[in-house]
Amino acid sequence: MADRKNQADLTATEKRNFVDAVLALKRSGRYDEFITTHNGFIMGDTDNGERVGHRSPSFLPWHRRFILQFEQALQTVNPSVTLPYWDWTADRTPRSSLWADDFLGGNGRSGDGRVTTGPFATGSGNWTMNIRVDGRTYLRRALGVGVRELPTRAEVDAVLAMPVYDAAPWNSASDGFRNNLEGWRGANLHNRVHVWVGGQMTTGVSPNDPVFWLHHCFIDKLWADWQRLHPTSSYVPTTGTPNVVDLNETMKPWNDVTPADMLDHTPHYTYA
Ligand code: CU1
Ligand code: CU1
Repeated sequence: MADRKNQADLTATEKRNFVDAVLALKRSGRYDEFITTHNGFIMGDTDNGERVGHRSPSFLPWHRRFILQFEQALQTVNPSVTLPYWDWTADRTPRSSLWADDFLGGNGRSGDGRVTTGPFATGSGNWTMNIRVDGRTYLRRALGVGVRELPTRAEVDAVLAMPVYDAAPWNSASDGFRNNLEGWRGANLHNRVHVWVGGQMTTGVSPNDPVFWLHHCFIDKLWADWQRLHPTSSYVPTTGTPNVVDLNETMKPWNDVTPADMLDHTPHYTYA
């Protein structure tokens, strides 16, 4: 059973194994395929008006499937690797070990935001932006610039206490757990972290920054925590909702998995 750990608890060897597996997927081209998939599902999400990956109830099951497939790809390189999660309520400054040279590398430099340290710096020669939204081919960050503060534990706990998963109109105006966690409403949790990191993380090609996976792993953990706190609540809507993925409808681009299929993560991994 794969155990997903807090990144702050990883050993030096675990960090190296994770980074090496990410770099191997980049070399093979598989990493960029994940970026393409995410970018295709960032806004309206599909050609027929259905919202799948974001601004909709399926935000959580879509990303649970998406990052699970990435974890499985990492494991084809090294079976011991699991996705770490970044608890940004605890590791909330650019001085966190998350941003050290032996893991994700540091902040972008002033001026152009280019990341110049760590394994994903342009100078490493291993990390070129092939799937991009502008001409810049280097990883960029501006930690704490777009927004000064990461969400707090108190803000997270207030959202975890919400008993209803989601509500009509099932979009970025909805009340409920999903939309407050996604960040279109309330304290702004998930979206704010993308903005705090800056650079590619604020765009549809956000998986260009490997911190994307650690951020979404924590979002996934918070969903699992919410599920445990509210055992009688579950995914809604269940049926008959236009332009929204109901409980037993399949999600694009896979078309072989429903939100119902993703509710129980424990066959795939656990959280330490
Ligand atoms: Cu996303
Ligand atoms: Cu995200």
